[in-house]
Amino acid sequence: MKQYLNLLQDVLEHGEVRQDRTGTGTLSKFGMQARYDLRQGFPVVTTKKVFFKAIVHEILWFISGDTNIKYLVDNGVNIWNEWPYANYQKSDSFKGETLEEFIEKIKSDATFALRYGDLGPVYGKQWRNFNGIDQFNKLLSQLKNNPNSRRHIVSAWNPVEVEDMLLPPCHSLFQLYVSEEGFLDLQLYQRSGDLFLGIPFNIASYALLLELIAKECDLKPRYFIHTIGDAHIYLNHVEQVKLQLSREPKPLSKINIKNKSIYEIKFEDIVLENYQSWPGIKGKVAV
Ligand code: DHF
Ligand code: TMP
Repeated sequence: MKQYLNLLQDVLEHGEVRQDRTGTGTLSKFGMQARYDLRQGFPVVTTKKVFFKAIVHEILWFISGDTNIKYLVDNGVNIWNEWPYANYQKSDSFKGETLEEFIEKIKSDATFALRYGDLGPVYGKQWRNFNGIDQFNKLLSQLKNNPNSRRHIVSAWNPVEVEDMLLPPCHSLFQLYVSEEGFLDLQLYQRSGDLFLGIPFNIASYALLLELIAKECDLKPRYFIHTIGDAHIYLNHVEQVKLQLSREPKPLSKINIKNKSIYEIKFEDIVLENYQSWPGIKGKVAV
């Protein structure tokens, strides 16, 4: 995972100090790219422990078209909690509950979850129903029937609905490419990337998506190309980033996915093998 460390190093050394929406402040560079060759191993960052379970649940949640955090919290995944909570705090029903109490209510009260657990028309909605179009299913059938197409695109960025999302899509658009020798490549355009917290998730997540789509289409996964617009390190993550840069990366892991239709794959069917990493590093998420 030298590529990831190179991004960290580059932004740490050459990023400009820049104010941002959350008021935290960042070091930032615009327009960066990294390329991961999945034939050399599965790219989960090794210089800190990454919570891979969350990544698997999240990608299955996207594919299923779901946008409510209930599925995630019921499965112990808490990466999306802050945004519905912030939204709830602004509502008339808010009675001073803590984030933990809010999540407890999402778990135990289905009506409450329906009302306050939704992120709006985010990824899952746009992938499966973009103004009526199931982009994801179209993508799969085009990859199978028209591999040479240059239009294998799925966009989560829907200008008509962006205002209704609690957080406008960060990973905004991806494109696939089928090579003559039957390799499958995926390029992601991510408009905004939190290099310490979000990006390790995004890399593993889209690498997993590439593996899943390749399996479904009987192709061999090859390059994940990650293009990032505003690539930033929050100022309160600088020490964590320096610690990571002081660590030697470990050998990459392998991914093992059961042979099943992509819509039938369950959490247990996806296994990360030989994941070796340095200990986890905590950092505050900017809301
Ligand atoms: N906002 C910001 N400012 N940064 C993000 O990375 C981000 N990511 C979002 C939504 N909004 C965001 C969705 N993805 C975490 C990781 C990914 C993610 C959201 C949050 C996170 O907090 N990770 C921690 C804890 C993981 C855990 O163990 O639950 C980590 O240490 O990786
Ligand atoms: P923004 O909407 O102002 O760009 O803020 C979103 C923040 O969340 C920004 O720091 C990028 C980060 N982020 C990721 O890095 N990856 C993700 O998958 C998501 C959802 C957000």
